[in-house]
Amino acid sequence: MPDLTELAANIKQWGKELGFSSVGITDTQLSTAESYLNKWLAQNYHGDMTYMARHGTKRSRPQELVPNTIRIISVRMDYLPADNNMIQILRDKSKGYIARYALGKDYHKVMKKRLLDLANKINSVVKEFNYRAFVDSAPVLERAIAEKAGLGWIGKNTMLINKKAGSWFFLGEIYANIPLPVDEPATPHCGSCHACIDICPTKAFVAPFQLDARLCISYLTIESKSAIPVPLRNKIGNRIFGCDDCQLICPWNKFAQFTHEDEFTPRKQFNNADLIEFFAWTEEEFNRNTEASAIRRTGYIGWLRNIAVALGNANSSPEIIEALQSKLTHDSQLVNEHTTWALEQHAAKM
Ligand code: B12
Ligand code: SF4
Repeated sequence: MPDLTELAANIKQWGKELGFSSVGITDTQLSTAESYLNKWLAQNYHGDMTYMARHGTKRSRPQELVPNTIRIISVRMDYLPADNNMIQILRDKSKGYIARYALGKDYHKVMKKRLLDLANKINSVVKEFNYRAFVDSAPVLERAIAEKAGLGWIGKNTMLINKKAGSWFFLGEIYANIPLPVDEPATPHCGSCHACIDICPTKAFVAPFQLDARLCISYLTIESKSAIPVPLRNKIGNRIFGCDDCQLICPWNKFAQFTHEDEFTPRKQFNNADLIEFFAWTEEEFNRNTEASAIRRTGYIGWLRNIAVALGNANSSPEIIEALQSKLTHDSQLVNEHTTWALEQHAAKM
């Protein structure tokens, strides 16, 4: 076994060379986070995300997921594209706003490959190295782990926030069986600020650090396969996939670092497109345009459902009415119902 302090320093250096923005190391003790997670689940804040409740204590006790894990290497990767038109798109009701994390290649694919490269490097110097790498791909409490590993603190908006980089980054981990030296946990710096709680369009924060996912636009437009509750539809505005408002408002994001990853460059078909254009995609076009993209997750029906809501919130025009009418006979009852609702919004404005 090599000198472990030197190995930890090398792991951090290799991680940076592989494109990670920072790397930290922690142990597997997550009992405080476990109690928060259990309370969150008991309140049903996870809604239909049954996978959040399915694995018992495996999510908060790493050894139950991967036996012999004693350390976790936690990484983050910035994803904010440099050429940003976020506010402009959010304000233009004829456009569809897509959360910034989903504009380029699916981060699961990009980061998993790099984590495996990092693991292989470690394996080349420690033959008895056993590991598993994750990017939101198993029951893992990613933010709690990253906080303990010193990558940032969990803010009132529940995002992991880094003093020098804000919160526009993804997380990933390697569960490891080597007794590496651990890093100091990050300290909290939200202070008395509550801008994220106030700005949330659907008032999804029931208290600081506690998100009722059933109210979050990210959940409603990505994870939920059901109808979007009617009282929330107007509040969604033109957000057709995810939401970034609680990050956009966070003062720490003035320190956000732009991504260096070409793979996160926004695809031209997602950035700045009109709602009408998105709504006209056939299923085949949707599948082609979302190849290796996180947007696939909502599915074609979810995509049309979300755009119907945004079209209902747009300023009336003959083109919008026509586009909506064209989907009234769609095979999906979910799409029909949201389209009917959208047309009713325009009828009410006349
Ligand atoms: C489920 C999930 C969601 C759900 C629920 C989100 C949530 N806040 O729980 C939905 C679909 C809404 C969602 C939305 C988004 N998500 Co998401 N999501 C996850 C997932 C799979 C699990 C999160 C989880 O464990 N939730 C359970 C709750 C209990 O945990 P928590 O939110 O971390 O809460 C902690 C604290 O709030 C604290 N806590 C709870 N109660 C209390 C009470 C007190 C008093 C205190 C002090 C603390 C405290 O303890 C909790 C545990 O540590 C993770 C990936 C993973 N495997 O971890 C990605 C992940 C968290 N998501 C991510 C992203 C990018 C997003 C979005 C920005 C996407 C978008 N633009 O639409 C939004 C942000 C919304 C938000 N403010 O969270 C990133 C976050 C990166 C970062 N910098 O933090 C992750 C880590 C994925 C990744 N690999 O990068 N997500
Ligand atoms: S992502 Fe949007 S809807 Fe969800 S909690 Fe943040 S501001 Fe609210």
